[in-house]
Amino acid sequence: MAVDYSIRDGVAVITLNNPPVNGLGLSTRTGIVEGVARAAQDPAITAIVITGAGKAFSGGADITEFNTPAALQEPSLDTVIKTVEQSTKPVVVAIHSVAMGGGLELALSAHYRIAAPGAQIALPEVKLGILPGAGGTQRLPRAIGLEAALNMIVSGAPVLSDKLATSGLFDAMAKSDLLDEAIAFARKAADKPGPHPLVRDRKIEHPNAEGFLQFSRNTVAAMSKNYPAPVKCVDAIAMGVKQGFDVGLAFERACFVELVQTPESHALRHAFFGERAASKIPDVPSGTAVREIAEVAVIGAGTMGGGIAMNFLNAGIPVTLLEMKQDALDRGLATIRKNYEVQLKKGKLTAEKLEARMALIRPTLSYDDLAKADLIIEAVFEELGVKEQVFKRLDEVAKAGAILASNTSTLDLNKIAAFTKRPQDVVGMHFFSPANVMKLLEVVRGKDTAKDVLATVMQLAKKIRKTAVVSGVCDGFIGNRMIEQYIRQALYMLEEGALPAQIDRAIEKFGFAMGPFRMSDLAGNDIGWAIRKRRYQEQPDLKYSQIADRLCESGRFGQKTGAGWYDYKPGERAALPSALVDDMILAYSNEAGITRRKIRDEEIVERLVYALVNEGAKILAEGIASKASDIDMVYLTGYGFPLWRGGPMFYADTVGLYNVARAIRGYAREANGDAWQIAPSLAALADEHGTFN
Ligand code: 3H9
Repeated sequence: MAVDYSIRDGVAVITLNNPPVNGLGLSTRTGIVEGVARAAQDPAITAIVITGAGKAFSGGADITEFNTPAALQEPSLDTVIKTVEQSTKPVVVAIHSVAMGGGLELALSAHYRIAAPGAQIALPEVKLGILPGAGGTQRLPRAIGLEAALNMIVSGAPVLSDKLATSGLFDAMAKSDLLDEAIAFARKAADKPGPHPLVRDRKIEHPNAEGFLQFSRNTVAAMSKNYPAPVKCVDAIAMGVKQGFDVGLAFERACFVELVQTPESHALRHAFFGERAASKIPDVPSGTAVREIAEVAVIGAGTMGGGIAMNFLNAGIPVTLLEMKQDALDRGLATIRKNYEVQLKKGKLTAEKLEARMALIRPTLSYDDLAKADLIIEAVFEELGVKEQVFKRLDEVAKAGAILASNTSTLDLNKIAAFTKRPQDVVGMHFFSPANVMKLLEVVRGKDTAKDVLATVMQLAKKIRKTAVVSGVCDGFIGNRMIEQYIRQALYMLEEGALPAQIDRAIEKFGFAMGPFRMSDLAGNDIGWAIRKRRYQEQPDLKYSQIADRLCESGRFGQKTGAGWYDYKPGERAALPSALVDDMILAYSNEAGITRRKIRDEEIVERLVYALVNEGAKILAEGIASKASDIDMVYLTGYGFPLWRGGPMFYADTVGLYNVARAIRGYAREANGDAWQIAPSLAALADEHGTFN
């Protein structure tokens, strides 16, 4: 049983004990109902306290149970809640650390609530594509007021218990020992005549509830186009306001049942577990001892190095910043300060914090100053010869046990590690630009990288709030290796008949934050050009449309040169379709003897997304990624893949691998078909009706 029952001073103490977060799975629910019944039958018991063991009161319903028979098995959470509400002996819920989702809903059904300071209180269901399904949309507005409750439910964001101290949610805040105080509170409550108060009986007071709800609905609908849950949250609250508690509750339940089946909810739950799964490396045990990282050094104060440094400064970790020349160092420091000043202006940072962060930087021009660093990350020019110089020098100056990391996005980490006499300490930390903003961190595991180095970097990533995904060594690692196939398809479609704006529009409609051509213009078309030039040398058989080379030959590198696939007005970022580029594309097709055809948007989306999926399947089969959800996390957090579609591999599972494979085989028979060699693992999974995830 995932619940403990004990008696103290005539009070029954029901302790949820279902690690890690006291999820309200079947055995926890059963334990609560049995505990309340046992207390009811025992004449020596005057009151009940429900509390949680370990690191949470409760993280809510057990998400792993959703869409399984256990989720539907009685006692349901609804039954638990009714049992608590109907108890004639007063029930006090004692909250510490976390009360979320069903956990908070359980608390709201009790007669009284007492909270420890610092607890995170939330109804985060909306982040999983559902709505609170055990009365949250009805009871929270009655507890803390309509507006505050609507904000919490629609955002799903946690609020500290301290901030809710006078909101009407809690009857008391614990001063020292939560359980002692809850028991004392319960004993006093038992002395009062019943019935004891219930949140459901409270009234919702608001001067203009109807107007507020209509306004909220419009705003929420506009802000959550691809997500059905937020509007349903507003509708369920509105139903309770207009038609009363019981009608609202029934409506909420119906919405929950509907939402939990939606592809969006499946995708969001996949992302929730995918993020946590990414931090686990199959052959690195969770208890692996980590190295202490108290000081970091970053080599290179350019855009990348500066952005990387900011991550550590934000986490309070001192950073030694190395540059070769004073003016480059000064420029780097000025950029970091400027970035912080933007946050200051937006009210996201105080002046004191800004200065405190700047004070953590130790600028230097000398490698000797890196001797004390526990972790050194290089962000120098992407050229093996340059990396060789840096790593040989690091091998001389870094202390024993220091982790030596490269921010390379394409080079062979094993070669880089071999420049040192300590390849076990070398790892890739591939940040994405802007490095202080982007969530993704690809952690590249070399053939000799030590397990404790990996464990340390994964733990550190959490501290600097990155989603870290481990990649093996290959050209481009997980993310860029896949995007190359996507770009290849985009370029082929240009010569076959599409134009940049059509391709971008189609994939942006699918949900990508930015299409391939707007993205290239932003990143700089010269970057891809340099990679292709290298490819032409290293893999002369790899066929590529030369259309992008022609663009680069004309100096159109993107936003930074005021022209790329699109035209740009000086100082503006809006991408304007370019007649000149369109003519260039038509001329290219003509010269290549290609009869241009109309390409449907559906084909554009399929070819771009399936190119990712096919390469993803190869990456998985080669063990470069250890699980499909890792690939999804890379694309969700680093490449603007729509979250509500769950990532490329999850999306492919939703479409059905049989259909994906059939489409790929079809494209393989058409123009530029040799770019489509179906991944054998994808073909095999399609045959056996399997899935990646
Ligand atoms: C709900 O309640 C529906 C109801 O309204 C209606 C029902 C009818 N279930 O995040 P962490 C696991 S929906 C199952 O690393 P932290 C998690 O997977 C629910 N498992 O820890 C991980 O497992 P592993 C609404 C859960 O300390 C481990 O716990 N509630 C659940 O950084 C540690 O997680 C939510 O949406 C769960 N509910 O943060 C809350 N929660 O070790 C979602 C966590 O195997 N949870 N796990 O990888 C969170 O926000 C955070 O996990 C929490 C702890 C703040 C609780």
